[in-house]
Amino acid sequence: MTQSIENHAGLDDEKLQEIYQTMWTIRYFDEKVDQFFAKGMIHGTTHLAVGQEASAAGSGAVLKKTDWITATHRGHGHTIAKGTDVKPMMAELFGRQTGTNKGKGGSMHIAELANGNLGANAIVGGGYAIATGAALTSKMRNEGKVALAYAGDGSTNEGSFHESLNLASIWDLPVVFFIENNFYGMSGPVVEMMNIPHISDRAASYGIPGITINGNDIIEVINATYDAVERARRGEGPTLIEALTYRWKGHSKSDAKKYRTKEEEKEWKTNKDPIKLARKRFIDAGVFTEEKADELQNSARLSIEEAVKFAEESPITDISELYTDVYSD
Ligand SMILES: Cc1ncc(C[n+]2csc(CCOP(=O)(O)OP(=O)(O)O)c2C)c(N)n1
Repeated sequence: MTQSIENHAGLDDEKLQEIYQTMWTIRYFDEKVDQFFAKGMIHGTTHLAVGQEASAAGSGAVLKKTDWITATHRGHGHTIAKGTDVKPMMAELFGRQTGTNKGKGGSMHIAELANGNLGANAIVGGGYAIATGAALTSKMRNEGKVALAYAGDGSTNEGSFHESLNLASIWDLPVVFFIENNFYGMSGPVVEMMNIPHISDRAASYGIPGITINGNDIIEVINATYDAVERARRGEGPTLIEALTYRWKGHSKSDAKKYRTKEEEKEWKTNKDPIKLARKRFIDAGVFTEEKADELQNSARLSIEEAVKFAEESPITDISELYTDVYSD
């Protein structure tokens, strides 16, 4: 197929259709998890990325399978976009033997090394140093791999953010720091947590490029991530991307969202829904028709239904396996 929309990565229509489907897969996955949680079918806690689909799907699409990512506590979308099958992901949340981590990790510890996913992280800001280390390994071994660390706005106030950016900068490491600024930490608005207008302003302190983008615009995400990844691959060092987005749900399972207004939520859901925007953008550009868009959405929905069936039919991980796979030789 030909390329009918301008993107720096030169992705063809087929790939753009796949990205659109991925956005729906992320949304359906997290909505399903939300329902199961409410019913008490999934234990532990979970952080949903409904509303943040473009930043995950767009950035994941320009990475190679061999590149590395670190995901956040809100990491289902990053993991899906990096190519992990939703069946073992769902099974993981159900505590099943067939889960990505044999059901022992749960929502915040999904990892898949074979697919370049170094894992989600329950420690806010924990992924920065891991991705920086992976980038250092890639550089020392001359592997040509890029590491991309996903993180939230709140995590940029952690020491690990500053130490990682500094080391990555002085060593010109092939790493991209991708911040999803959804305007809130747990319940604290970002404006009360830092005294500068943009998180990307922090890049200047480390002598690296920093850019703020509309994280709900799929093409903007693709372009910015591609530029940063290519710069890293050329050996020119790290980039800080700040993608402005919004989480539709509460922070985690019990959050009455008293720190924000219904009007604000409505505005993001009606006028800034990343999937709605992508659909219009792609149809206008002739990437797909209305019918094809529905077809892609439906395929995503079916894949989640199949994932749920797979998870429910998989054996529960036995308690006797509690201590296996915990340490690496
Ligand atoms: C080091 C550390 N401090 C605090 C927490 C508790 N905690 C979990 S998520 C969170 C908010 C993180 O906000 P942000 O980085 O903006 O990500 P978002 O939840 O908005 O995606 C906090 C404080 C933690 N898990 N780890």
